[in-house]
Amino acid sequence: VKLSEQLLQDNADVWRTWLPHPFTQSVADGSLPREVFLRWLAQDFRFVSEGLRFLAVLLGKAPAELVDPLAGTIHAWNSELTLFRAEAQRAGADLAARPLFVTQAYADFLLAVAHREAFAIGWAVLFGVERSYHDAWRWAREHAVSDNPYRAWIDNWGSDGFGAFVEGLASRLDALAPGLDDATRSRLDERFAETARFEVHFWEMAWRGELFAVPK
Ligand code: MP5
Repeated sequence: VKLSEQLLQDNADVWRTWLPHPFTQSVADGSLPREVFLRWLAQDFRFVSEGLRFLAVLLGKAPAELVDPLAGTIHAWNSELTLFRAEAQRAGADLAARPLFVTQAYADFLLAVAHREAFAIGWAVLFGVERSYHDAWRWAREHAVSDNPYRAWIDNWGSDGFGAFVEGLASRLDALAPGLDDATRSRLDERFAETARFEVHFWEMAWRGELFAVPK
């Protein structure tokens, strides 16, 4: 079994908890409350902005053949921020909103992985981040009502083009697999599983808001 497929199999139970999530379901049927959409927009803007630092650290550690795909990914994430800014202006979202706990934790997790782990582990986490979002938004695409108000977002991550990009990440991960020693492989499995769990937490936070607040 290819490494990318093994990771998905090992985490299938986590995937099932958010595929679909109430967030994605209400994106698809158009019933997403405005307040929830605005929260997601601001938090995901933050996630992608901070994610650029994760990619930049990975780029510094990348084997020669992965410099070009990583530079392309940095460009794509940076361009995506333009989409967030345009939508925020239209919808009146505050992109300077403070990161909620999960957003902060997820962004810090990515940076820690990039700095502290072997390159292949960072690449596996990148695959997990992108594959999760593709699966979530592709579900929305497959179930979307016509005239869906979130079409631009559904197409951004749910399109076949994005799917091909994610497949590219998977095949490059599979090419790195034979070079991994047992200890690195087991760290990789752990970090990938954490990524899958962060995705659940991110959807929950987007849907419900801050998951814990200190009682006044
Ligand atoms: C992505 C994202 C995909 N935007 N947000 C979360 C919580 N997970 C994954 O990353 P990108 O940079 O938008 O392709």
